[in-house]
Amino acid sequence: MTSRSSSFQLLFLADTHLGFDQPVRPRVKRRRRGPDFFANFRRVLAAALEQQVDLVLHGGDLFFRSRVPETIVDQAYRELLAFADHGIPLVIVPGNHERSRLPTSLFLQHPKIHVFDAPRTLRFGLGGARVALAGFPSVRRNVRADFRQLVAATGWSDAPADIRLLCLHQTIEGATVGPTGYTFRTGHDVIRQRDLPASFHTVLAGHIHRHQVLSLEEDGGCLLPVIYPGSTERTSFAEADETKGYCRLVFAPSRGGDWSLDRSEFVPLPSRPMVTVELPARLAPSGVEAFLADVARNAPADAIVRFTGSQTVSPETRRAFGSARLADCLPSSMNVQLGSGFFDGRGPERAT
Ligand SMILES: [Mn+2]
Repeated sequence: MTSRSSSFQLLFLADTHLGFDQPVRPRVKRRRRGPDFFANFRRVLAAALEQQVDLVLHGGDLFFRSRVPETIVDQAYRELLAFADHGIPLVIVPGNHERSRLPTSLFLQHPKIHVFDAPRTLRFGLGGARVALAGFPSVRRNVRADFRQLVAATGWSDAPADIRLLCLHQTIEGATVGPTGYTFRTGHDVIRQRDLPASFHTVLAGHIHRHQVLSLEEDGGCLLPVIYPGSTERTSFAEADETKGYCRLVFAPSRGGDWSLDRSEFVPLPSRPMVTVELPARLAPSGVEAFLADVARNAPADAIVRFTGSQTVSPETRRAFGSARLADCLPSSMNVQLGSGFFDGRGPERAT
């Protein structure tokens, strides 16, 4: 049996996309999804404190885009700072939505907060192990060609370590996304599996929003798991059927003293149902209220509703979906997403 003193426990989350659907001065008053995103972010940090894990890793896309309103940045950093004050190290990989760098803030000077702002290796003594986390900020061009060089530039091999983790915000060959399970294979932004160095115990990656574990078998039979915790909330309807959450990893030493990944579990987080409703082609403007009343009756009260088929209904009918009409006919606990293509009939509606 492994005692608490000789195990290394890590919580791994990614793609929190804070600031999503959270306008500072909304033009239309309706329920926003922004608070859901913050709530799940808080749930992970609360779990880390409750379980007294040794380290928390955020795999990137802390924020939903590179230019985030100051109030959102402040709110996020306040939460991170309050967490870091408890003494648990927090490591962040800047993601592509941050344009590979996080908004500058004094908060990030906290001694327990570490950001991979350049290729580097962070070393910790935690849980009785020498832990080395190597990583670099999200690379948006030609990561496939430059990957080996980027890993070398982290300096991971400069010092001995019991546990080596490679921390990325990238697409790795074999990762799958979307309702049809599209699998990434080739492309200048896809890292080849055979380029992943077997000297690491695990690759911990953000960027792919579906939770998945890729088991990579090297020629010699070595297994190097790649873990994507996935996003902590659904950022688009392509993720409608995905369970969201984060990962908890426990590393432990063998009798011989070699450390390995002992357990890894996916911990689900709550997320509201996403419902797609197709507009009947013959829907008349006068029928929109009854149609919406039907949606209000049949969809879960807290659903995020998307209407498809807007291209086939008349412009008059589309215009009958004004925000006042939606607010009148649907419970305020629901969200409705009308993409930019809705009113001009370009459809299909996009969520992000
Ligand atoms: Mn993302």
